[in-house]
Amino acid sequence: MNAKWTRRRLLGTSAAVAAGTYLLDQQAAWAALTTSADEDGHELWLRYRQVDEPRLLASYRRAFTQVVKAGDGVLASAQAELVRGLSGLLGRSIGVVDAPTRSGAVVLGTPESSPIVRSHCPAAELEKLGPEGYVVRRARVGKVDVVLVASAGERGVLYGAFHLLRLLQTQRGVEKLNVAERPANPLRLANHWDNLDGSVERGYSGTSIFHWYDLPEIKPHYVEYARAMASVGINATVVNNVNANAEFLSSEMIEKLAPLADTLRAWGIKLQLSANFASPMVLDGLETADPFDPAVRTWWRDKATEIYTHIPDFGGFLVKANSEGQPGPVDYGRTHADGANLLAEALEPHGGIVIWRAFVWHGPETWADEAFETFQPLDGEFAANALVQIKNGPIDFQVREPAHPLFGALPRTNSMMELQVTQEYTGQSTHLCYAVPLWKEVYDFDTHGAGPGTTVASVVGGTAFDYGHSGVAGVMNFGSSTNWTGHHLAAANTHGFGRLAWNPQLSAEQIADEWVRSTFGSHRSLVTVLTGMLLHSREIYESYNSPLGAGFVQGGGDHLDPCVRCNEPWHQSDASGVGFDRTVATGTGTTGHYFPAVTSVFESLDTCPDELLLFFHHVPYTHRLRSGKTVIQHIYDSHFSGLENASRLRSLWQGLRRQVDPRRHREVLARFDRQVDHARQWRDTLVTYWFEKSRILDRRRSWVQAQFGPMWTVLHESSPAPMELTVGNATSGALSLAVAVDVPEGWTSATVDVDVPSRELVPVSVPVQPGGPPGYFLVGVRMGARKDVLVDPIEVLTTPAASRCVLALDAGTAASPLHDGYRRLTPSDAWNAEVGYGWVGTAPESRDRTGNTDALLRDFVNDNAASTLRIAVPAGAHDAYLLVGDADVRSFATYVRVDGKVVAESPFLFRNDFAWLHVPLDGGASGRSVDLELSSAPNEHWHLVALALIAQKG
Ligand code: GCV
Repeated sequence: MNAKWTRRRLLGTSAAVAAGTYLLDQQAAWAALTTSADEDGHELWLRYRQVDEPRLLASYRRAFTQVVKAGDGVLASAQAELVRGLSGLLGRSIGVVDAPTRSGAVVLGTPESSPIVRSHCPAAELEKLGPEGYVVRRARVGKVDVVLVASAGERGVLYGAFHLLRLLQTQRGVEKLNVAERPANPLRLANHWDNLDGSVERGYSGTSIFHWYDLPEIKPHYVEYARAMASVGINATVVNNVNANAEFLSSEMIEKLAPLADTLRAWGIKLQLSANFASPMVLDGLETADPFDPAVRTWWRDKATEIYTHIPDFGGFLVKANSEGQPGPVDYGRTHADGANLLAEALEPHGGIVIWRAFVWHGPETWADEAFETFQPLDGEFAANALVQIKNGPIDFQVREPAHPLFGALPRTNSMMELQVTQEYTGQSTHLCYAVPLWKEVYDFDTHGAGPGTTVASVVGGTAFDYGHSGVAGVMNFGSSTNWTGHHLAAANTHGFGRLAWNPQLSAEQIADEWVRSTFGSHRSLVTVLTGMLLHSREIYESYNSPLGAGFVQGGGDHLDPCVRCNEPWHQSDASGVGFDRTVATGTGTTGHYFPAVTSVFESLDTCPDELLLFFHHVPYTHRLRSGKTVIQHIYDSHFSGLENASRLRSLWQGLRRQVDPRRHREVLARFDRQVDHARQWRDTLVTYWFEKSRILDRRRSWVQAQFGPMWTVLHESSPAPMELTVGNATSGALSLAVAVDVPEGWTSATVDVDVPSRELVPVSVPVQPGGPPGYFLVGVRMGARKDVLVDPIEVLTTPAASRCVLALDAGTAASPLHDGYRRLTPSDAWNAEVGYGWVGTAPESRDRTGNTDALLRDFVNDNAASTLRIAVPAGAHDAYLLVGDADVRSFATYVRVDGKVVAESPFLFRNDFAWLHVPLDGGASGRSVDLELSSAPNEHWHLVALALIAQKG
């Protein structure tokens, strides 16, 4: 718990909003000036709006009057940013001069680039701060007072320029300028999990920002990206996914990437690539990728030389090997060190590094141990230009887990930390979950690796051990959305990652305050409220997601929705208790991977922190926490208060409507709406689950509950099946309940009466008849007029009965089974007016995913070239529904065009996920045929699983 942001204080911020609104009424004109213009968020925290406080503005205008020409490359970028930023913040154009002519001139440079820097900044002082460190201070040059932004290196000058601008953005006094900074982490790396097909693994804000197929063309937004990264000190970026496509190392790609590297270089950022370990085989047909094979060694050496010919400052490779199906040295009986050293040897002559990921696992039982047990014995065996990149915790970016035991345990192996900025397990682009407090906990964790005080920050900062390279990587959350991160507030994590990588000593509150002011302005109540919301958001998410370190309760492959039941191996809940015994005494022994002082804390129930209790221990539901509550009572309370607090976040944001521009306010509010709905789903799913397991009544509240079976299912209107559910009674007396499925409009549900004794669960089968338009529906349960019903809902896909369709087609292969009453559509069905449907022009392909037993869903027609399906539409208005998706593989957009216009488009779909596309079609007075052109993005496949044409009523 962040001491400064207690629940009470969060509640208190409601009052601040109210007060702020009142104040604002007094200052209506001022408010109009600052909040009326819609903003799209594209400028992130680099908005540079005019300082709104008149006295401050006047003092800044006196303090900064002109910028002295700095030089080329990174220096030119620094100069341009200062001109842009100062002009915006001061609300007047700032000119560039060859030499200072007025007091308030900003002189920026290195001792080599600027005679003024040379004569006014002692070289030794700058050397001490290193090529990325800087000073910002005043000096007298001849007859004028100047502001110096000076560094031993060009990057330092750029970072100094951003520092100066930050002071103004956050409305700091600049009378006594005396800044001296250097970064704590030498390597501050962005990791993009972007794929060649434009998708982003775990990306929640559109497709990749990198348009691979258009390279070497440089898009304007590449420069904007580089500025944003540089502004928070990022000095290298891996642009492609660690699940690496070998094509990224092809000669064609390397040439195309060179101009991108040039663009990044101007902002002090080195380009790096994720390398597929089997590249020699994939790209050049070698028979092996064995690191000890001479031909393989030659291949990598030649590849490195080729890369450096085009990209002279190439940073190096990032490798995910022998993990989640990726190839690696273990395939040849070699070690991870052997693999890393192969690439390190190739890069070494050019000054490059290889970053080797420690993320290896084979199942929930050993997941927390495998990285440690694989890598710790290899300490000292990695080359001097190799680093091991370790996720912050031993599992996988959960909302709460202990620091990874490898930190401090590799004294002779360069190590760095991997954090996840994209919120894979923390609500993605829907929930507010500000990760800076979480990351700070890890940086501050004392590993005891070199004695007490060996924090993770000191390990990855390179001061604890004699590392040649070290630092921190962040898996990025940028995508093609206009505002880069989908949720406007998710950009706080991007900013926070960089700021903390620069200086892990900064407090979460300082960083949040800085981001809020730069992104939304410095209105007092806005800053107080939004900073508080950010700082509290992780705990709120945790409380309805997975309190007490229970961990990994998300499922479905997309890691957003609760799947506590399918993840039982993770939290090991049973009738007697909950939690994963990872102790040395009775469990898997994970606690023993830490240094003794840490082991003893985690090993004992008396000392293990409550927030990690269930990560390390299996305890009875009645185990008492330090608060005096039992574990089960804490679980109940936490989920209920979590939902309340999510709603409170929403209300707080609502209260900021006069301090935030309408567009961003509206867009963020829509995200909060979804967060609150989803938090309710989390609460209900987890509370009902743990009541079912424990059968212990909540001491504060009571409820009745209903749980559906599988995660999602398909309901065919033609063969309605009863929906199976379990009804539970979490009250102290027996109940008679009238149970019905809470169905969408157009469906019907029977009501089934059931008697449920206190603390019992009873299976119930409720007949349901779907109807209305086909689609995906999250269905719940009603029990008469009761308000205390908690439901673990189910998502169902419906299909219309053939009997109410004018045309119902099951698309796929000629051999696969057919859905009830639907007609078969295969590639060989050419248009036939008598039949009423068929392909015009080139026929597409088809597939049958035999593993999926549902006759309708298992097969489809598809192609990467466009195909045209002609259908006969009878007279009158109709609705065509096209089902797209793939049971086995993810699918990108399928576009439907009519008369050359896109009339429907599917979203990105995970494997075994489907979507019905709706296209209204009018058959006119006497009917007509309509051509539906189906297409996809270049190199991708469109899909058609089924088509239903239904006459509109009336
Ligand atoms: C890039 C988790 C994620 C995967 C990711 C993997 C990794 O398993 O779900 O999407 O793959 O971590 O970090 O390699």
